[in-house]
Amino acid sequence: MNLASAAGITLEALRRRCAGVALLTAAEDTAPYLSDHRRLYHGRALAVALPQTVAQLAALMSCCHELGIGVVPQGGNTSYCGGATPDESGQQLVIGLGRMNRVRAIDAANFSMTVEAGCLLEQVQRAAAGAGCYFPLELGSAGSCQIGGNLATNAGGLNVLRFGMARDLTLGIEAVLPDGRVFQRLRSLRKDNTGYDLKSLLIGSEGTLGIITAATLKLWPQRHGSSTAFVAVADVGAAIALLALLRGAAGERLNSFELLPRAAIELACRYIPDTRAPLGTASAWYVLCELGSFVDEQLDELLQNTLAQATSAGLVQDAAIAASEAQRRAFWNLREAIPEAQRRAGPGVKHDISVPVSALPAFVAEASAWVAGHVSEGTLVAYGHAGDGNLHFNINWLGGAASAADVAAQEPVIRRAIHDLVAAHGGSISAEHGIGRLKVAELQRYTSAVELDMMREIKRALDPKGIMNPGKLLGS
Ligand code: FAD
Ligand code: 2HG
Ligand code: ZN
Repeated sequence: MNLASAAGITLEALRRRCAGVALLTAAEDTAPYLSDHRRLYHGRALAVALPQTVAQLAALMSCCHELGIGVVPQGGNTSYCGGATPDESGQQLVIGLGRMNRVRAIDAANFSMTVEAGCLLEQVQRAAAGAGCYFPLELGSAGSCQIGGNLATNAGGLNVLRFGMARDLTLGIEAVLPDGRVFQRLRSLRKDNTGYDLKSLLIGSEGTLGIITAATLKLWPQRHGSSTAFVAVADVGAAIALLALLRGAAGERLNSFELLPRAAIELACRYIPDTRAPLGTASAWYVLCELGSFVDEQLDELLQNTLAQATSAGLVQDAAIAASEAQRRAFWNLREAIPEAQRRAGPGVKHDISVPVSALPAFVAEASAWVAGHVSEGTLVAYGHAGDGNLHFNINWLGGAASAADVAAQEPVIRRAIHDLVAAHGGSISAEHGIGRLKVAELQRYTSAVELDMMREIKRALDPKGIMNPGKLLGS
């Protein structure tokens, strides 16, 4: 039997056994699901399935398990490592979660909410605000990524310093396992020491262990106020000293601490309309930091005093505190515009790395020197969540300095050098974006044999037929 008729028989079986699940097969319908948002990965698929209920998804998975069909869960398709794109075989089933998008419950007194995986992050934030609460996960992609995808990648973002990663924000998970069984652990408990923490295993598993269908999330009271500053600093060492000063003075109120090089500001201002540099002072590095509080406090005064102290200590060259919500928004828009500006500016290589915060200055110095010595046409645009020790150590080839193919040819050597330096500083080669397809070999290289064994054993135990997102994370 040829592949086309085998696929036809498989699809017929899925249609018969999974009533109610929309199955897209027409090229114009499936196209948006077959490549990633950066158009770096392209695949083919047997079909795209769009279940609407947990029961439908469970029936679908049970059928896929029986027939040995590889499945690729897909949320908002905003991730960076190709994890949501099927392979080239045309034999895998993409399962889109977008139709499972109900807010199931909000318990304001318990500061928790239960939402389905297909809710957009922005929808979750709005629903929390509507109940007088605050959900602190914040990413530039909030309007298009889904909470299921956020949990599957254990997303980080702009508020990790104060509130933690997606895993830290989660009380309970519901998921369909590879054989169609439903893992139901939507408890909204802060304390629950009953055996292995299975929800934490599913969070960050990038669709390789099961499909997350719902989550119970932690909420906070609505924030009372914030104070946001854009600060010019001489170098990374000064930024890290400023971080320590701010943590000492503001404690838990320090929500965000982003490090931005001048190159990133220039790219954003050049490629993204309505963005402009907040400070006249030209500096090599800038910090965007924000204090937030749940009670009525003089945050501007606290930030101003701390920045004055930092200026006296020679750490700060210039600073502006947002005088209005519009100005605050403008600071953040500038920051959030950087990934899109990089995309428009030309081909690039991305590294989503973390090192201990104390090691950032040395890492940046060494890695920048390597780039300067080995990547002659590339412009370093290293920015990100310095308060968490996480930088997007990206390099762009601007204004036609190299073709995408030339950059792709150089990428393995560059990546190896940067990641070896990360490892030498005790860091991680994936701080927040995950492994997907992009970093399968990197995970093997920088992870101990014992850890890899444990991961493979967990994978085999939960997915013995290897149908969950084949080829991703642990590879084949
Ligand atoms: P997808 O891209 O659809 O999928 C990601 C992975 O999760 C895939 O492996 C997929 O198979 C799996 N998956 C998706 N849904 C499910 C599910 N329900 N069950 C099981 N597996 C599933 N990321 C950060 O961490 N921090 C940032 O600051 C940040 N900023 C960004 C800014 C921009 C402008 C963009 C475009 C992206 C940014 N990202 C950031 C990356 C991305 O938005 C996150 O990784 C996000 O969590 C992915 O969610 P998604 O719904 O798009 O998932
Ligand atoms: C961010 O922090 C995202 O803006 C994207 O994680 C980073 O594009 C990148 O490299
Ligand atoms: Zn980031």
